[in-house]
Amino acid sequence: MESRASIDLPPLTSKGHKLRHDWQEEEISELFEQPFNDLLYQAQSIHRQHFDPHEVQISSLLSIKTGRCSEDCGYCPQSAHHDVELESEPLMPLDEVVKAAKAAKAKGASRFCMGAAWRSPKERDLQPVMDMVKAVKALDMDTCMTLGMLSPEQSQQLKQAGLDYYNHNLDTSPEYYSEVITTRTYQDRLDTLQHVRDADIKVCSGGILGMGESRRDRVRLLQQLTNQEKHPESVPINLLIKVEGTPLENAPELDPFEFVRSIAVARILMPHSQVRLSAGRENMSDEMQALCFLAGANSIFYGEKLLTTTNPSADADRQLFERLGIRAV
Ligand code: SAM
Ligand code: DTB
Ligand code: SF4
Repeated sequence: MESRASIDLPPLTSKGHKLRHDWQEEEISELFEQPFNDLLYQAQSIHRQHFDPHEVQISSLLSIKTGRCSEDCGYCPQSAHHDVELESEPLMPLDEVVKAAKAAKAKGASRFCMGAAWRSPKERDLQPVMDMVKAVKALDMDTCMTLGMLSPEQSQQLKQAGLDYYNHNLDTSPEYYSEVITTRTYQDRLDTLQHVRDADIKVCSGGILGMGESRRDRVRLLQQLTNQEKHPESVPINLLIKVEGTPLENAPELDPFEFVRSIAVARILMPHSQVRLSAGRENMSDEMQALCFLAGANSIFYGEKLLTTTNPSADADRQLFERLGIRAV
């Protein structure tokens, strides 16, 4: 790795400068290969052109339907294909969802994300989830759902209910994908993202790192995300939570600096997007999380639980934010 005495300032991407959707693999690899400090400097400079560097958006998650999923995603504790100790739960009644959303709001969350362990919602599921969107919106919170694959019609229905964001991750590179999931294709995922876009719902799409993928796979994942016709408004970057009983329970450890580099590259490629430091924070030191914020992460999942696994306590996060001079928004 060559070190440079002085580095070029990053190109301006704010008004008057076009956002790029034509990144080549080699260009993204070159971003990754820079000396760490140059990469972080570049990412933080771009971050400051578009965001208040002291603000981090916080979202809370709720699993509205848990476990017994027909898909075989190798990382996921909710897949019926894996032997994981997990209580499955049918679709949650509306009043429980509202109660959870109120509690999240009282703790300061601005966005409420509801996730279901489905390949895709069935016809009978649509009305109850639309009612959930309406009820959470009535609390004056941003709504997000992640329900698996959506048809164009389902996307339109959710839009009509008032859904703000739809989360659907690409998860990894097109090349590594079939090592992790066999029950649906990469193209299925891209199609759902297109249906969500066409329905004018904001797109939340990212991936998982630390699944044994190579640097090239991380480059290719980020390339897929940034070269969509519009950048996803929200880009969750998860660090694999290795759940016992899943095929990836023994995945090799990812170098924490490689994770931070990936956040920085995501920030450079998608300057206006919220980059979310998502699952896996319990296995990160405070220092690593601080580096992720320096690299341009500006959103987290907040609250003790993700979908089925644990997350740092709200207290621990409040303390971390205080130590770093970060405001939750
Ligand atoms: N069933 C829907 C789907 O897959 O689209 C929505 C829920 S699914 C659990 C949402 C996302 O959670 C997955 O796409 C994956 O990125 C993430 N995820 C699941 N298990 C994870 C794990 N063990 N570690 C990190 N991220 C995980
Ligand atoms: C995302 O990218 N990460 C969240 C959210 N979108 C839905 C889910 C993380 C799940 C971690 C494993 C679990 O708790 O089951
Ligand atoms: Fe099912 Fe989603 Fe888990 Fe895959 S990630 S097994 S689709 S809940």
